[in-house]
Amino acid sequence: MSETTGALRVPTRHFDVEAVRREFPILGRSVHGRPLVYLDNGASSQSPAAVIAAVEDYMSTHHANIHRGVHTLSQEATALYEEARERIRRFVNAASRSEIVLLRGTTEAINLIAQSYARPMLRPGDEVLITHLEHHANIVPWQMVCAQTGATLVVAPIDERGEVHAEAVEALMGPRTRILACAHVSNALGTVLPVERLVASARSRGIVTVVDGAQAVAHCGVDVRALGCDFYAFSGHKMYGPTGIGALYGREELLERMPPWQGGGDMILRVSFSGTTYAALPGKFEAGTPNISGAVGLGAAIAFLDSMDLDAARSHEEALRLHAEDTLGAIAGLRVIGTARRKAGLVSFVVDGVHPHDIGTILDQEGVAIRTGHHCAMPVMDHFKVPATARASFAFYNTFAEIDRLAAAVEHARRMFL
Ligand code: 7TS
Repeated sequence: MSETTGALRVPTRHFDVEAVRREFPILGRSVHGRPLVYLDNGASSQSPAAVIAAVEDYMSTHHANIHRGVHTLSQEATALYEEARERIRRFVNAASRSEIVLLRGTTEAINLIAQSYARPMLRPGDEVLITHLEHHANIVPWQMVCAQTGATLVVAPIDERGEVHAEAVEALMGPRTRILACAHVSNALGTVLPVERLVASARSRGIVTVVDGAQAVAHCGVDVRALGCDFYAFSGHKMYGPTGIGALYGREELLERMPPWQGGGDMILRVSFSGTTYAALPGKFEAGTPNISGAVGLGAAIAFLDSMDLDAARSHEEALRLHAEDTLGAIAGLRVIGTARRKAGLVSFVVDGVHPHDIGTILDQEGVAIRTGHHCAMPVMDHFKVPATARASFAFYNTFAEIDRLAAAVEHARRMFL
C-alpha cells in the first residue's frame, strides 16, 4: 500500500509504490547528499531496469542495421524494431502497424504533419486552429507552414483557470478551418483538454485533427480509434522509455495520401535517375537508419506499462497531485498557476518574492528536481502574466513523503527570501 499522509480525497487503490520504485534504479541515488526526489517527469520520466536491460541486451547481442541485411543480426534487430512498433500500436489501439511511424518524438511528428500533410494542402486564407496553451512544438511548426502557404493561425482562448472550453474552440471552427491541432494535456498547466468533444466537433465539420499527446500518453490511457483523431503524436522519454524515439499515429488513409517528408535509404522501393517509387507505409516516412536501440527501449517501456495496473497507477498520480495542491497551497504567498477542473499529475506555481529559478536551485540543493521556466509555452506565461513558473510533475513512482519534502523545500526557499 502507498502512504496515506495528508488530506487525500482520492483513495490509492492498493498501489504498491515501494515495489514500483525498486524497478527504477535511478530513484536510489542521492543528489547533494539527499535522497533524490524526482519531480520533473513532465520533461522526461525515468526508465525502469527492464528498459535499461532491453537496450543493453540489444546493444550487446543483436545490434545491426535493420530492413536490409540477410544476416542473422540484421534480422534479429529488424524483428525487435518491428516488435516495438507492434507494442506501440497495441498500446494506443491503432488499427494497423502501417499507422505507426517511428521518429524522434512529438516535435518531429508535428513537423512531419505540418510539412507533409499541411503544406501541400493549405491554400492562402485557410486556417489552422490551435489553442492558447500549446507547447511551442504545437505552435511553431504551424506558424512555419502558415508562412509557407499563406494560411492563417487561429488561436482559441483559455480562461483564468487555464481551461479550454469546447464551445470557444467550436466557435472558431469556420468554413476555412482545415486543421485543429491541440494538446491532450497541457505541460505548463496540467489542464486535460476536452479532446473527445473537440475531435468529434472537428470531424463533423471535415476538419483534420492533430492531438499532441506528449503529456497524456503515459498517464491517460489513449485509444486513438475511440478518440477518432487523424493524428496523435507522442514521445518515448515521457513514457519511461529512452530519448530520441517517439511515434506518430496517423490514419492510414491520410498517411497514404501524404508525400514523404525526407528522402533517403529505407523509404524507397526502387530508385533510378528517371524516378523513385516509395516504400509502403510506414517505411515511406522513415528515411535513413532510425533509432533502433531507442525503439527497443520504448517497446520495453510499453511492456513494463502493460504489466502494471495502470488504473491504480493513475489514481495514485491523481492522489499525489491533490496532495501537492493541498500542501503547496498552504504555503504563504504561493499561487498555483492552472486550476482546471480536469488536471493531470502536475502542479505549476509561483511564490511571491522568489523567482522560480531560485526555487529550482534551492530545491536542487535539497535533492528535489523540478522544472522552472516557461516550459516551452511562452503564451501561457503571458496569459497568466508571469515570466516563469516552478513545476512539479509526477509519475506513479513518486510518494506522498516526496511531496512533503517538496513542500518543505519550497517553504525553506520562501523563508530565505523574506
Ligand atoms: N508537446 C508537449 C505537450 C510537451 O510537453 C512536449 C515536451 C512536447 C510537445 C515536445 O516533446 P519532445 O519530446 O519532442 O521534446 N515538454 C517538455 C516539458 O514540459 N519539459 O521539457 C519538455
